[in-house]
Amino acid sequence: MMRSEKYICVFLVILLMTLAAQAGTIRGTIDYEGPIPRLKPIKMDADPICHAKHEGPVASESLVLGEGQTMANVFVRVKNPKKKIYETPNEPVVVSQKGCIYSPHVFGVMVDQPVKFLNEDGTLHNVHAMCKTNKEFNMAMPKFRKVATRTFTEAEDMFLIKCDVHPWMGAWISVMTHPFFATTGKEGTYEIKDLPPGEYEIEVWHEKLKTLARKVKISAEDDIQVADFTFQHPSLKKKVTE
Ligand SMILES: [Cu+2]
Repeated sequence: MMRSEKYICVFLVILLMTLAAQAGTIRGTIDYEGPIPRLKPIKMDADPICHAKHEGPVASESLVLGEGQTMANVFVRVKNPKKKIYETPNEPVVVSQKGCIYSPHVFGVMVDQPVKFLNEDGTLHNVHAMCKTNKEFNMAMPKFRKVATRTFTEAEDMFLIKCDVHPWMGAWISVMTHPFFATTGKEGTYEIKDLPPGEYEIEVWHEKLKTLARKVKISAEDDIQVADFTFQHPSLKKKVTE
């Protein structure tokens, strides 16, 4: 290697280390406050194949709480990242249809990133994407069609994917132009990494309780900011505003 090439290599390494050091992180926990509604279990009797895949009642997906009323299935995103073109990952988001339930139930995908739908049930499903900006599609997945891949070419806020054969099946999807998003599991936590310094608006979305937002500032040098959110039962909100 020539001397000048060595200098260039050293310079690039230092530059990369500097860029990495300036990436901040926003993390937090989402929880729920208020009375927990008694949600009816999902009835799968209409399809004996689905029904047979579960031993007991199948819990509703519309409010899934962990210990301490932490919330699952909350989509967290940065609303105003720096405007630039972010690389689309090649690896697909995998969505399984197993036990006649979509998993994950809520997720984000980047524009043009593949979404791989798996049919693990040995029964007929169809993937009906109720998008508006993207082209709506309705794709049959008979029991022998175990994998089908689709992409979404336009950014689009949350829309529903449903199965017309099994009306209880639903998944929520957001098509993103950047990678700064996450979905909570039952422990209610999220983490969004690699954010350059700046002021960000963090929005959290839940299918029933809608959205909350707040501003978070990332300063330079490995800043870690915590942004927790609490969704309230609508009855509590009324008390506050009255
Ligand atoms: Cu189905």
